[in-house]
Amino acid sequence: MTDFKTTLQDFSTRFNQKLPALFQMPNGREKRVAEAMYYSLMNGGKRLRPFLVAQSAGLFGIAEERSFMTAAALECLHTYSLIHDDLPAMDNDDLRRGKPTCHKQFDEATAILAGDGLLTYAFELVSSETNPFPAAVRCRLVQLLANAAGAFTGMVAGQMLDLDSERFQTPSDPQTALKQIEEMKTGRLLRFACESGTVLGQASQTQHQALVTYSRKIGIAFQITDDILDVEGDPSLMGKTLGKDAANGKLTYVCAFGLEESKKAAAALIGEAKQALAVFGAEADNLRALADFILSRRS
Ligand code: GRG
Repeated sequence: MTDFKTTLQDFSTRFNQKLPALFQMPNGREKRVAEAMYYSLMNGGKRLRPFLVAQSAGLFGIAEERSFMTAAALECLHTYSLIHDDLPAMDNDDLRRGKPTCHKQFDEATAILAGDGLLTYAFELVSSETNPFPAAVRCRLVQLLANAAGAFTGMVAGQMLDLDSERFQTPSDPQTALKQIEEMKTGRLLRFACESGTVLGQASQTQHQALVTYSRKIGIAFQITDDILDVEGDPSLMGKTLGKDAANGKLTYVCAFGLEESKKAAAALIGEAKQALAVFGAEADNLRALADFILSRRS
């Protein structure tokens, strides 16, 4: 295992050990939805977003335990988006992270509720008094998270454009349309991960801007590599059905520009993301390594 993979794996082990304490299961029959939430949350994600929160906050001396609630909130919200994305009305997937998707393991109505439950729980966690920051900081996090996830310039807006691209004809300027989809659908949560670190750590304007630029670049690169993996990834490593983008006529970077151009574009973005971190020293090395990992990832 490369050093970075070990670092990420170690982080994810620590993170996963802390999650069960956040789930006090009800005793009644309503517990089915909490079980579905927990099933999807504990279902083997890479924990890239929580790692980004911890690393960004860590740049400003915030210990991992102190950024945990923010990181957990973001992972809950991310998991909601995956559950809803897998539903028959959206991407209609049977497998996620190599295991049955939430609606396959439970049922469609329970999966919709599990997504709703994780989305709302994210805001409970981030605003909770057990999140060890002043109320004004927690309030700012709530606002940023809602904006990143939302329907105006956030993830929901990006998902709308993505669905739209499947249903309607290719736009006249696919590059601009794609950038907009990628920045919103995938990029906004990654941006929140980094920006929340600057809020927790009271970063300067320059440091904040550097991390925003970094997160925007890796966000687009992350989506492009996801599109590349949809074409040439290994289904057993990816743990989901591949080749669906082309089959569904989805607008992706690979469909519009081909594999080689897509790889070049992703590599250029990762170079720019690392350049943006020039204001930081060795303390940002894990963020630099994460950027490289996005290019080389196989799952
Ligand atoms: C349903 C509102 C709503 C939004 C869905 C996240 C999303 C928007 C769609 C998922 C489609 C997709 C595969 C996008 C590519 C980028 C992405 C979010 C990949 C999954 O993230 P990883 O690889 O997942 O970090 P793990 O499983 O490691 O957590």
